[in-house]
Amino acid sequence: MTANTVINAAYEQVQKRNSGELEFLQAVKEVLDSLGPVLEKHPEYVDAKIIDRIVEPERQIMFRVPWQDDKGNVQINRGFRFEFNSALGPYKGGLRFHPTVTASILKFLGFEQIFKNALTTLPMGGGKGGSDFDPKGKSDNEVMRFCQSFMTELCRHIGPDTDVPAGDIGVGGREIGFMFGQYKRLRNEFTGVLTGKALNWGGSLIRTEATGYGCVYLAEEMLKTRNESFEGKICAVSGSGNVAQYTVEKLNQLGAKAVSLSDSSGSIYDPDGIDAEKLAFVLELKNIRRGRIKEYADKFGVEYRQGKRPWDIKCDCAFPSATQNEIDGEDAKTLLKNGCTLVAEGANMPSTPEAVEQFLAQKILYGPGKAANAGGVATSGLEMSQNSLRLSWTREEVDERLHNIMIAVHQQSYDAAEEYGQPGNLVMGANIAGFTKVADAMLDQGLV
Ligand code: NDP
Ligand code: 2IT
Repeated sequence: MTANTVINAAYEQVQKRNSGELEFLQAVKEVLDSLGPVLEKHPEYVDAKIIDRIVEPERQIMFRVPWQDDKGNVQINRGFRFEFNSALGPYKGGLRFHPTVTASILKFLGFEQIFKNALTTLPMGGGKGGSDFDPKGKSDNEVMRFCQSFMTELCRHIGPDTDVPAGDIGVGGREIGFMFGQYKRLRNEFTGVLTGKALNWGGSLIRTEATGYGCVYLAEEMLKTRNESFEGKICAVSGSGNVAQYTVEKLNQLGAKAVSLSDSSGSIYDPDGIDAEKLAFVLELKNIRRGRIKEYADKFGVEYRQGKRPWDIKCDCAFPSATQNEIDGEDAKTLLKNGCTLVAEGANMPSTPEAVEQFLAQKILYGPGKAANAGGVATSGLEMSQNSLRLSWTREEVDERLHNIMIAVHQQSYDAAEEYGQPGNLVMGANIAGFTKVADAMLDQGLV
């Protein structure tokens, strides 16, 4: 059988088994499309059915999450954890709380997490979980009751050497705190079972900043391959949550100018740049008051674009940092037409296949999420190391490790792309470099 026959047969089976799960199918197709040359070179992967095994989660957990709102009404949400692959280490990946969460969304995220985590060079398997619970508009007490109920079931499936969840959309320091407290109470263990913890009870410095900083570090490596730097570059950023906030901070530090932010209601365009003072306002607005990005436009007298994403804003670089499929084929065309030459994905799978195709065809610098946003989970890995050592490293030490990891993520992806005859194609490079590490470990560990 040729490599392509193997891949097509595997993909057909995935379609059959996961019918209608569009995001999961999209993520699987993108990875499988990169692997033809790898299977040609490694018939042992074909013989051991690595492809058929890697697309099937090792374990899928779905559960009911009952909780009571402030009025005393009973609410029911659905909880999930997809434990995808443990060849390289304990399952590792975030929890997403958002009304759009479905099995398909979490499976796409869990699947991508396998390869992303492999690229970090740290010993972590891949997983993802979450709930269709919407923290927006809920009181702190409601969020706490939900988190406690969610963890009451999840706690029997996770552990510091088994599965270590963290944050994602809708799960930040507040939610991690409530879940950690409930885990500790139920299990009677103070242990590194979650990452993204607060600094005074086991968290790591720089974890909060890590995804945004890491994305900019990776983009800096991409620019270096063309002898360019961030100095004076105009950058469009989407989202206004954790990843977007620290992307803007690092861009400012490196001399670039970030001119946009967004949320699910619309975007702001600030041609003068989101400087440190304005960013401090965003952090307070989003992390404490939990308000809408429109308030930025009101406060600083800039344009608010109701219901619009930032991709029609003229920019040199784009940093999608909100959610999946937020850059479609039309958006990509507009970005390219306006002279955008770099896209680095802070979010997971923010570009549709039609958008990716255009970025690759135009040979712009394109850093796919698996590589570009690996800094978050990498620093979670560093938090796990510190928890095991019962020590805390300094801000400088963690930042330097993060920076070096992002350099390594870029190098591995760049080298793999070159080795397999697609120089500069970091989609293929990241998929191949991540996949081969996991595949080799799976071979070593036998048929499991
Ligand atoms: P946050 O919850 O902190 O922020 C999410 C931001 O994206 C908000 O501005 C939110 O707007 C916007 N957003 C969410 N869903 C949608 C949607 N369906 N349509 C439009 N806008 C939306 O999450 P993070 O910053 O942590 O995550 C952002 C992205 O980065 C996600 O793709 C996540 O998977 C990815 N990521 C996160 C990592 C981390 O460490 N946190 C690590 C690696 C990747 P609103 O408030 O209106 O919902
Ligand atoms: O998508 C991701 O990599 C994350 N949300 C971070 C996962 C983690 O375990 O830190």
